This record gives sequence, structure tokens and C-alpha cells, in this order.
Amino acid sequence: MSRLLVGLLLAALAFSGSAFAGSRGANPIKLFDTDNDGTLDRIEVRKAAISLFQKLDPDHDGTLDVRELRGRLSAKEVKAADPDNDGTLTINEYLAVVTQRFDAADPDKDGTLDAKELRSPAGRALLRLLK
Ligand SMILES: [Ca+2]
Ligand SMILES: [Ca+2]
Ligand SMILES: [Ca+2]
Repeated sequence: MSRLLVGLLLAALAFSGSAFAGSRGANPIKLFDTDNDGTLDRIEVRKAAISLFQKLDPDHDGTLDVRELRGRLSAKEVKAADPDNDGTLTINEYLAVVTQRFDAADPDKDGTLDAKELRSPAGRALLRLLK
């Protein structure tokens, strides 16, 4: 076998490996890291949260209720995030929770979340609001 062929085979193997990892969602950073710097910043997290919100809001009335959130927030958490008490979250109310969880997941306060921070309980709580 030529060297080139071996190289191509190895590349194909590596590629299918990473595709597999991606389909299992093993690395949440890769899903949302649009600038490819290996961490999630506020802009990337906000973008992910907005696109999930729109996906969960099929009637596009701009609000999500507990049912539409599908377990991402408990009834109690929705109540806490819902200052106008109408039982639904607007995109701004939702993003306020996302921001709170981002800050909780970023103990070193550098404004970005790395893989370790995302694996913490606070990081996982944030990820539930992104996918
Ligand atoms: Ca990034
Ligand atoms: Ca509300
Ligand atoms: Ca950080």
C-alpha cells in the first residue's frame, strides 16, 4: 500500500470518528463554538439559546410555557424567571436565565466557558437551555 493511501485511510478513520462523536453530542463546545476558539463566549451562548428558543416555540408567539420547555426548566424555575407572572417566558426572560447560568458556570469570570466549566453542574444546567 502506498504511503498516500495509508494517509487517506487514516484521515477517513479520524473523520468518521469525529462525526460519530458529533452525532452523540459528546462535545457541546464544538456544537456552538462558531469562532472555533475552543471555548463558548456569551455571544455564542446567546445565539444558541435564541435558536433553541425559536425551535421550541412552534406557534412563534414569542413565548414559551412549561410544556414547550419540555423539562428544561421546572415549574418552579419558570416561576422564578417570570417576573410578570403570566406563566410564560419571553425570549428576554429566557435569556436572563441563560445569563445567570452562564455566570454561575464561569467561576474564573473570564467571560468564556471551557470544557471543564461546561462539565460542572452549573455548566450542564446552562447546556440544557441551549440544546
Ligand atoms: Ca468560541
Ligand atoms: Ca412572562
Ligand atoms: Ca471561564
